[in-house]
Amino acid sequence: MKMTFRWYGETDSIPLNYIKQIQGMTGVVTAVYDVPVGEVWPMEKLERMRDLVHGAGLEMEVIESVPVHEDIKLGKDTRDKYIEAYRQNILNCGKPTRDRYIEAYKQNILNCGKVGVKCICYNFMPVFDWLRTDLGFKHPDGATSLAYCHDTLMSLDPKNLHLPGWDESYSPEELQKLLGEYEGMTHEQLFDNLVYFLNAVMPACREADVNLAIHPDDPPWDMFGLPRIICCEADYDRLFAAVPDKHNGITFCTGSLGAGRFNHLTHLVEKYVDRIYFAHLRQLTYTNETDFYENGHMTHLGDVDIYGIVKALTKGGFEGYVRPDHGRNVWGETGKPGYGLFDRAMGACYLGGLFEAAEKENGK
Ligand code: DNO
Repeated sequence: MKMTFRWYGETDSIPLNYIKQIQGMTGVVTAVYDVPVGEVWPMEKLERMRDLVHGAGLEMEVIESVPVHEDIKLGKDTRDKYIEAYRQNILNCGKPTRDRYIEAYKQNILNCGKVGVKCICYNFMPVFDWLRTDLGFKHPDGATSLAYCHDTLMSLDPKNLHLPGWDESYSPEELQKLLGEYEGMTHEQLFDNLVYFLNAVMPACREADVNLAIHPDDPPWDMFGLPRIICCEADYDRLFAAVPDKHNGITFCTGSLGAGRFNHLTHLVEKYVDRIYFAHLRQLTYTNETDFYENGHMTHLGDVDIYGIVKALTKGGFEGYVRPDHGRNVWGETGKPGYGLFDRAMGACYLGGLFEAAEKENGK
């Protein structure tokens, strides 16, 4: 297991050296944030980021995320162009190919193709990524966290959505157009488009030795009539039956899957541990059948059996990356809700302790 920490690049208020000071931290999980979805990330940007991260004594082996263009999810004619850019991003992030070495040598480019990414996280949710209705849910001790209320969300107009935490990358007109394009799309069609995408990018994953790790839908049910297809055990069964390549894997997000009361998380770990390349470990406390607030990472603070999940991962021989997901905001810290320094650092230490104990119990 390698403990990592999400870092939002040079504009993140948390400096890399603070991340390095967290006990047991091996690397950051990051992305290029200023290139539009569907384009190739310039090599210089990737290399600059890698140099900064390595300069701080950390690794950069996980990218979260290379986002998937909506035309790919929609299965439009234009998708192949965006898939080609995605393939190129995989190759640029991963191991260098012989051709790229030769090209770099000819052009006298140093460091070309040594970015060294091993895992790329992505999701296949139409239009909206994760959804929350409150970024400042107040705990009795003064901490705040993210929360979700289904009725509140459903009372909003998806065409004019201004959700806390959601980056407003679409104008209301664009959103309306996009939602229109999805009208009538079935789960099967969306799934076929995922399979088409995966089959097209798997060769690049093999060549670059990069694992793709799909993030589950958050929360794991359809939203505003839009299909969601990575929500539960049956969805994973179908995914791996369709694309058995080992580079097709999972980001196991306990918060996203755990919001679905129908998911048995330790069972999912036991079943898919060979496919789990990245784990987002986060705690939820349920308030009714659909709603929840996020909490500190410790097992007794919520309804997700973090201890059981760590034990199952360890027993299954998990050797992937872990990051403490969404913490609370504590000690007066302001900043990106869910992504402050303090509580995620405490979470990393708690999780590191659980892994240490579980690994020792397993004779490691
Ligand atoms: C939220 C994150 C998600 C995740 C993407 C992966 O905090 O877990 O935004 O990064 O869904 O593509």
